[in-house]
Amino acid sequence: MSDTLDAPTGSRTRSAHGVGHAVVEEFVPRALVIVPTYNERENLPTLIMAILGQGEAFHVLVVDDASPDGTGDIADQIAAAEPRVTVLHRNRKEGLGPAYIAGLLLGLSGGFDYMVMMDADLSHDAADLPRLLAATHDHGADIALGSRWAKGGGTEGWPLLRRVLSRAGSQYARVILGLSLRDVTGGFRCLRRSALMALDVTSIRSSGYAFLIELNYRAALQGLTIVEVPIVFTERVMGTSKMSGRIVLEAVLRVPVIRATTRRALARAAVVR
Ligand SMILES: Nc1nc2c(ncn2[C@@H]2O[C@H](COP(=O)(O)OP(=O)(O)O)[C@@H](O)[C@H]2O)c(=O)[nH]1
Ligand SMILES: [Mg+2]
Repeated sequence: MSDTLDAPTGSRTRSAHGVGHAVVEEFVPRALVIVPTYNERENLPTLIMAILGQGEAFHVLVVDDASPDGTGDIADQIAAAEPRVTVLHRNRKEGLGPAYIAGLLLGLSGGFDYMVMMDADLSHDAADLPRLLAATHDHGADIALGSRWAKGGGTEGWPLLRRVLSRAGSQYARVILGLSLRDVTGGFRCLRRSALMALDVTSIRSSGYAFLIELNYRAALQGLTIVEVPIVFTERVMGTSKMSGRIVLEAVLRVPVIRATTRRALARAAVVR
C-alpha cells in the first residue's frame, strides 16, 4: 500500500436552502472505485484521471498483481501526487476474484459508503459512474449493475460471435441460478456498503467471470435490490485481454457448483438476512 485508506464515512455539510430559514444537512457519500490491474500501463493513467474528474465523491484503489509491465509503479507515481488514489500491491497474479476481494475488504475497513468495481482497460466509461452512484445513493438500490443487455445498453467493437457468446453465457447462468438479471457476467457495478457486507465476499472461491456471476447470485439469495443501469461496453484498444479458454471453462463448470454451495456458505458466515 502506498497510502492508508482511512477515509471517514461520508461527510455531512450544512447548507442553507431558501432565504435564511432551514439549514439542511446534506450527505456527501464517498465511493471507492476498485480497479484490478494486470499489465494495463497504457490504460491506467487515462482511466484514473477520468474517474477523479467525475467528482469529489470518487476515490480510486488500484489492485495490481505485480504486473510485469510496471503498471504498479505507474499507479504509485499517480498516488503520490493525488490524495484520492491508493494502490494495493499483491505478490502474484491470482485472478480477478481474489484481487477484488482484497480491494473490497479494504474499502469496508476504510469506511467508504459505496464500492465500485471497474475494469482498467477503458471498456467501462468513467462518465457512467455518477449514474451508478445515483442509482444506489439517490434511488435506494443495494447494487447498481452496469448492464450491456438492458434497454439502451450495448457493446462497441465486438463481433457478432462475441456478442452471441456473452449473451448465451448470461442466459446459461440465469437459467441455472434462477436469476432475473439480463447481464450476469458484467464487471461494472456500484455496491452499497451494507450490501457488500451481506455478500460475505471472503468466502467466495470463484475467480474469473465466475466471481462476477457468484456476486449476483449471492445478492439474489440475500434479497438485495439490484438495478440494471444501461452501459455501453467498448472493447479495449490497448493492452491485451486476460480472458482465456480456462476462465470461460471455469465459469461454465462453476455455475452448478455455485448453485450447490452458496446458500450454505452464506449460512455458515451467519450473514443471512
Ligand atoms: N489484479 C488483477 N487484475 C486482473 C487479473 N486478470 C484480469 N485483471 C484485470 O481485470 C480487468 C478485466 O480483465 P480483461 O482482461 O479486460 O477481461 P475481458 O474484459 O473479459 O477481456 C482488467 O482491468 C484486467 O487488468 C488478475 O489476475 N489480477
Ligand atoms: Mg476487458
